[in-house]
Amino acid sequence: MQTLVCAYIGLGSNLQNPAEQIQSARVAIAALVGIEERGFSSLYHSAPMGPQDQPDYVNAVMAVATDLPPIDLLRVLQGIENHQGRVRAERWGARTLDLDIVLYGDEVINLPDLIVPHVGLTERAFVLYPLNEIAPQLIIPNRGKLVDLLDNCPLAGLTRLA
Ligand code: ROI
Repeated sequence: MQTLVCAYIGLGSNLQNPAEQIQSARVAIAALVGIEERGFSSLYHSAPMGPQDQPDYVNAVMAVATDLPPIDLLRVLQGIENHQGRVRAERWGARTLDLDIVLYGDEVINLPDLIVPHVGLTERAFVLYPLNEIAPQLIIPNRGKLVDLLDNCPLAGLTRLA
């Protein structure tokens, strides 16, 4: 690998054994060419944000070092989502696996298919708290210090799984 960027990936699942979906995704991501795992948070249990008529989620955040450009990273992550049975039906509906590029180094990206930092980041306890576990010093482009974002983001029932 040449120039490596540290990226953070949010993982979420609320169907078909969510904890196993997250673990399988971790293994699949770490096995990708051009990606090295650098950290992985605990698994967290969270109530659904959005439509409430769906199961609770398991969430986690993974740190990787990568030489893949952001759009290539997005495509390989979408490949893993599809491989794990992701069906794109209702917006904000239940899913076997959701992989979001939360941060890509300190880059701000505004492409039709990819916005980084992730749009909902500051409201999402299920992203901010796991992120804080593995990267407490982070400063998020256009949003400021992670610690300050946490102060303004209620836990909303988020719990760490044993
Ligand atoms: N809610 C929770 N708790 N966790 C998620 O990962 C998640 N992902 C989503 C929506 C549907 C917005 N709600 C979520 O995409």
